[in-house]
Amino acid sequence: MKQSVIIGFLGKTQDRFCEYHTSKTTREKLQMVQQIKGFDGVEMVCPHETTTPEEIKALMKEFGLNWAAINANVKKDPKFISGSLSRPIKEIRDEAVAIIKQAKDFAKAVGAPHVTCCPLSDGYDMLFQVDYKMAWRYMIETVGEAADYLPEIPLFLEPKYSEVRVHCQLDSTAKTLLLLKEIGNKHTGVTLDFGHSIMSQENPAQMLVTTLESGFDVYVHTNDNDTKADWDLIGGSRHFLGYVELLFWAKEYGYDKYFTTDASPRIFDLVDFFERHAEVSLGIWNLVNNLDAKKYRKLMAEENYNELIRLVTKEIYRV
Ligand SMILES: [Mn+2]
Repeated sequence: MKQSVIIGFLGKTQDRFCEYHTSKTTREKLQMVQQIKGFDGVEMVCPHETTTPEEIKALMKEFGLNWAAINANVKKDPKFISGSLSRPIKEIRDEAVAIIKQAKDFAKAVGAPHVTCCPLSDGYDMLFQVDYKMAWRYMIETVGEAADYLPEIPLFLEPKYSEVRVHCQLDSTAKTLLLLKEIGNKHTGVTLDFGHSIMSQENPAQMLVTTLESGFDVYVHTNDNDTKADWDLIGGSRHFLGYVELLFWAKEYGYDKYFTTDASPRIFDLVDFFERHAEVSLGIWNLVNNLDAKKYRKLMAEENYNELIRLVTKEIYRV
């Protein structure tokens, strides 16, 4: 199991009320990844954490780290706070597409496998705010253009039900799949964030399977929450069996990308928090690898629900 981290969470984070931890340079964040037992991969935000490809490549080499993904941020800049890829203003949409293209150029230059983008500011807060017809058409157009550029660096889109908009444009894995089907570019995929998926009342394992069976790729972000908000907790801390099931099916499909931690330490010590996340994730991965998947799938085919729950109790919960 390859585990990585979105390095933004190693610096200062904030919510509406508090600030947590302290600001760090990209170098300091990478140095910290090296100290966390269980991580050797990095997801880095472009353009906010990147400098020149040469500089970043040298840092990655210095700390012996590998690339999970480059994250194209199309929400942070003040001009994007009310949306980017689906906005009615063409110049804003063009600038958002340019950032994704820039992230793809950067990924290619440093040897990162793909770009992921979570367009959180696209959507609406009140009803009668957005022209749904035009917003959807713009989304197809802008994501389509970004996907077409440098196809050797695939583009992954990350859905989320809400935050920062009350209702995000890509509010579920299903909506994202629909967008990718409309665009019809095979060099695309879904960034399946465990916490986002359960916030959308989905089952992450089922959405991993559905996306792959629809012919699109999947990249996994790991964390947990209470399904009401995106709390970015340690994996398995609230939805243990759902995490086990996601890793079960990821293994069935031969998932070989990084499992990237999209979790926020907040009140926890930074290194301890990520080590506990890495530890439970690896523990579940090892557990899943010791399960007889053929036996489970045979029982599913036979609709033997009683034996399945008995196995879950005995082999997964171990009680
Ligand atoms: Mn995520």
